[in-house]
Amino acid sequence: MSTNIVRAVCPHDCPDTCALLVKVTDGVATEVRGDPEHPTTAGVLCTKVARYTERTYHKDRLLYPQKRVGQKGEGKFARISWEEAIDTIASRLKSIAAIAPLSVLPYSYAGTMGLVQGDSMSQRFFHKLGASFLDRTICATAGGAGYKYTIGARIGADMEQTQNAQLIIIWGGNPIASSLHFWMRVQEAKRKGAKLIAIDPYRSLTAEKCHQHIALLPGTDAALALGLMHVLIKEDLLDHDYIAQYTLGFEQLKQRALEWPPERVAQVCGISVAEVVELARMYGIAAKRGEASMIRMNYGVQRVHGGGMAVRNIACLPALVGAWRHAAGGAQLSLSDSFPKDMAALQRPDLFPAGQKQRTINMSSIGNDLLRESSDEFGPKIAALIVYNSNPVAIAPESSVVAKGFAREDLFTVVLEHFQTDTADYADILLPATTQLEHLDAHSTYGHLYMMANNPAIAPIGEAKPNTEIFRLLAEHMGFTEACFKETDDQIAAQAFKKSDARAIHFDWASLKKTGWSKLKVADAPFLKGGFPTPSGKCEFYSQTMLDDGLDPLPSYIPPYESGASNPELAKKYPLAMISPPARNFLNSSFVNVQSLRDTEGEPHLDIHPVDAAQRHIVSGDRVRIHNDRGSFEAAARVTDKAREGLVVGLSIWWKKFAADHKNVNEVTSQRLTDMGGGPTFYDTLVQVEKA
Ligand SMILES: Nc1nc2c(c(=O)[nH]1)N[C@H]1C(S)=C(S)[C@@H](COP(=O)(O)OP(=O)(O)OC[C@H]3O[C@@H](n4cnc5c(=O)[nH]c(N)nc54)[C@H](O)[C@@H]3O)O[C@H]1N2
Ligand SMILES: Nc1nc2c(c(=O)[nH]1)N[C@H]1C(S)=C(S)[C@@H](COP(=O)(O)OP(=O)(O)OC[C@H]3O[C@@H](n4cnc5c(=O)[nH]c(N)nc54)[C@H](O)[C@@H]3O)O[C@H]1N2
Ligand code: SF4
Ligand SMILES: [Mo]
Repeated sequence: MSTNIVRAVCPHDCPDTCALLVKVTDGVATEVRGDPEHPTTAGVLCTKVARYTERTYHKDRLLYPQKRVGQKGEGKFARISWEEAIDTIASRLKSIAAIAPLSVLPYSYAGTMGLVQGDSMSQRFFHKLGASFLDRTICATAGGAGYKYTIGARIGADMEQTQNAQLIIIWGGNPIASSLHFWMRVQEAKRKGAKLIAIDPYRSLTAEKCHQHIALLPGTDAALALGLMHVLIKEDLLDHDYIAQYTLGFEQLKQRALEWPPERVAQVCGISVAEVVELARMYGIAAKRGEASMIRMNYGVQRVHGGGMAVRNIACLPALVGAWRHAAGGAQLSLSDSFPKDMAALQRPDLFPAGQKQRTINMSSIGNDLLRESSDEFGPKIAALIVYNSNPVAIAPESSVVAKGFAREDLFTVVLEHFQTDTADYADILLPATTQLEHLDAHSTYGHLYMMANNPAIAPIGEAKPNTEIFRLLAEHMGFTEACFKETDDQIAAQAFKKSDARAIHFDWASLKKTGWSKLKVADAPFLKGGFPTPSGKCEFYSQTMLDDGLDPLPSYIPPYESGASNPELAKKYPLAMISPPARNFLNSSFVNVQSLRDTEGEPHLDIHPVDAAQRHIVSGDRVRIHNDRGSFEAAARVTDKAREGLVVGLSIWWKKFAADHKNVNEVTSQRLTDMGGGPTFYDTLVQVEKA
């Protein structure tokens, strides 16, 4: 019997990007543990990945290529050989591309966050083909845009400093479920006396454990931030030296903030005046006392019409009180721009045919775009769709339209997957992909500052192949002869980070594979020495770039598309605001098919406040129908004051095929986009609820 330990990395779309130790006995992975030596992982894994072998060796893993034999969406397939699969795909793509290369669309997201399996060979392939580009907006682009206008890049407080903060504001996030390792450090800060505040319409697992919970109406965070600015300015709880040295546009900001007295804010946000004033005082006074305050901004604030502006407004707060002076202070949204990734080497945009027209399709409105005919404005109708690392039929908004698009008889669809997901059911050709335990990868992260290496621990299950290998084979069959299409995964991974960049000067792929992780060389308090990476080098309260982009150059409030205040007519029909944040035991739609995790979640639920439930004669356990003009789905009601009055919460993202009605929450969400960054507005949704 031979046993060895392989260094790996959790590939999932989670800021923690844990370092894994995989125990392999006679070629079989028997245990996946968190690396105790890796500082942020600290030997701990979440419930999902602690069971990783259950997912890897799942009886439903796709083991060989298949072709569709039933109706689209029916999910009936027959086994074929790899040769037939690759031949079929290459010949279809050749004939489609001969007419209009832009009618080919790749659709992918962060099923794996690996730089190699995520997007290297695949992007090279689609660039060479001259296919449409995909704007990858489904998660973080709204907030990313708002943060960048203000701070300059997605850089912020190092999560390894969290335990040293004295005030931690968790704004639109539920880290107990979605960023466990950050939460572990928050707990340590709490033991040392830190005060924790959650800002969230829902009493999430995290909000429940904070000292204070401010339950504002969804989509009103930008107004709350303006109210905090108002009080900080009125009560002079400011760091004037910091403002003078490090910020741009304070006088204009002041005029704007003065339009937002706490009374106005309280009304917009559906909270008390005291909540606004006391939070501002707590924040300002902490800074005056020399304490570090950290705002962990998350994704909850971004999934509404004004999501980008909300992040921008919140990002202004640390500069007003000088919180960035502390290594444990300031804010964190995402740290992804901390990494000097060499995307040009990985993805080779230079391969795109010179002089050919380009087109970008927004993944958040894929439903509408799949149903669009050719036109001068749109370009050619989408004729081929290659899906990998994503499950759009379950996760994209306005699902019935997405499904209608996928059901088009004249659409050629290829899906690369581990499992037969809701999306896989629509494939013409379904290909088995390897999991993280079976392939090699290099990783950056968005929640900490380590470059990471994933070594394959076991041989591929069945006939599964890595994404890279599938696109390598396709490239060969298409007759693409560039040397980059022959590169091995190892050669690709070695190009992941720019060695010429001071932050990664020590990067050496061969050693990283041995050690598993290596921290970037970056300053502790990110903007204290070099200023901010904005055009002015300052934190921009006033942004000329925003003005140039047609936006309000100052922090402002953009109301939700769908709310009682912004659309009273719609609210008469559909009076309840619905949000659908992640369930703890799922990762987006991944893991829903892992029995033990699904059993823990039970069935799709809808949390509804006792007052709203009573009006509808609903009691806990009732099956309810949630609906609006876009569609409907069913869930089991849980009557609870965790949801504030007027709000319903459906923890997500269920596979449709595991729900009794074969539908999920995205039946009712809309394809409308955010104010900036082209993001989705999942949490900007009015519904009505009734007994099913
Ligand atoms: N277990 C688990 N972990 C995950 C994921 C998962 O699916 N499951 N998904 C991963 C991914 S892709 C992402 S993007 C991150 C997301 O990570 P987080 O941003 O932490 O997201 P959530 O856990 O959805 O927490 C969002 C919180 O925002 C609240 N919220 C909703 N609308 C609003 C609003 O308008 N204002 C405010 N202030 N709060 C609001 C919700 O009630 C919810 O509690 O998590 C990652 N980690
Ligand atoms: N209603 C509602 N909808 C939402 C959200 C919400 O909060 N509410 N959250 C949104 C957010 S934040 C996000 S990020 C998106 C996430 O949406 P997606 O990125 O689509 O995430 P998953 O649903 O986890 O699907 C990833 C798929 O990739 C597959 N996969 C993993 N690794 C590999 C690999 O190496 N190769 C191949 N070929 N496949 C692989 C997995 O098996 C899985 O089926 O969903 C969004 N949708
Ligand atoms: S999902 Fe997140 S917390 Fe869980 S193992 Fe992966 S990186 Fe760690
Ligand atoms: Mo996400």
